[in-house]
Amino acid sequence: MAKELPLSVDQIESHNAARVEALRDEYDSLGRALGRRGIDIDAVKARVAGFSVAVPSWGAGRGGTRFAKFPIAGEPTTIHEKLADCAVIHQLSTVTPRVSPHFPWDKVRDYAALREEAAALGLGFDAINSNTFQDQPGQKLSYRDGSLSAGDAGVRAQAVEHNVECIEIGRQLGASALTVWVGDGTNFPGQQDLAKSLDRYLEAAAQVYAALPDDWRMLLEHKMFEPAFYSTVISDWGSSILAAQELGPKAKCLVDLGHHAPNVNIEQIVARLHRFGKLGGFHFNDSKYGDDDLDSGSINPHQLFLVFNELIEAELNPRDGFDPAYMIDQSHNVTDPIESMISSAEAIAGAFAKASLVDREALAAAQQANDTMLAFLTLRKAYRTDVSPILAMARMEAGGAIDAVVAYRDSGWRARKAQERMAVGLGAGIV
Ligand SMILES: [Mn+2]
Repeated sequence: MAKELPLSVDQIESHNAARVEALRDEYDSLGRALGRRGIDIDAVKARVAGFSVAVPSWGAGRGGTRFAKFPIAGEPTTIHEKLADCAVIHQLSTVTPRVSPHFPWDKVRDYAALREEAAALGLGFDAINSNTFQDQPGQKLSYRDGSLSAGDAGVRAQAVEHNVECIEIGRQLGASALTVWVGDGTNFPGQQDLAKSLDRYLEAAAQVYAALPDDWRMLLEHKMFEPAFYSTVISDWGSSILAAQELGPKAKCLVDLGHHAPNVNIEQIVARLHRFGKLGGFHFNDSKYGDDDLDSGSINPHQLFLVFNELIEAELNPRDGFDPAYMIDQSHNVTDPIESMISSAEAIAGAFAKASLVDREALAAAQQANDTMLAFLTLRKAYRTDVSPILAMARMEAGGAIDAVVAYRDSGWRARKAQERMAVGLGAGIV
């Protein structure tokens, strides 16, 4: 199929031509420094070139605060426009070849045509996200009091039916995972029976599980609070792994970085889930307090590195297989979403690259010898390395831009879209 990439290849090439000499100089210098540590920079670059993270279709639109949404001109309103923006992100960053769609927001009549449209833009589809946390126009029953865990059997059946429909749509799009996050929970002690609501969830989730094709995975996403603020049905990794174990081998846990209590040791959760073969996926974002909205690596890049350190340990020691679905999941309230996702994808790939530099033998030896400081410094050495020349070189060689945000701004994409696209309504907040 002929590719119809959104940005001018000539423009990207001239952007790179003006920067390549400086990049080569920095890359060669880093290559010499890494060589003295016994690391082949080209091998690291090849690993980075093989790394990818999906972007969420909804992330292409401007997010809102809890109270309001302030759209920008040229924002996408349809899945077709969102795909075009995601294609811009991938063309420049070269690490985001898949889009994770969300239903019913991204519903269309012809999914085979949508799959072709994405392929022409150089994109495939990642995990399908169902939505039973809000009501849709014309929906028969309300999710106000819960969805898969609702007390009302009719509501539960409706939520199951929606998830099964998402699987069917996903088959047509070439996806192989369903991410299930429910907003079910309570705001008052006594509002619901904490044990029975989990029973109802498990029974309904088993019906969704039964509809999974053989090669599919069901990713259970836990979240400690919001929209419910007293209890959440799948509140933490403990509830998540218990549910996944009860559902069966195709059910895995998805860790969203922002869905834990402040200061929780998320890298240890990663190690635990992997130990029991239940690490299925990751949603990347960052947070300062209790949110799941800020850009990946913008607040706590060290945590992102430590998470990737565990992910690489997991990759090197696969137990029940290791093939996690990586996705960005954040809300862009004050930036152009394309710029945020380009910058976040680079932060995520950078954390992966740094974690790839860890001297695993030295680390294991220091751990065995109980040499705490040496073990710590082994991690620190990798973390301190500026890997940006490796990322930029991998990007350029894959047809992307050396400085992707600058190239995006120079392309005039958003201004052009502001002329072509329908204006977004003011609308409510969140997402
Ligand atoms: Mn998430």
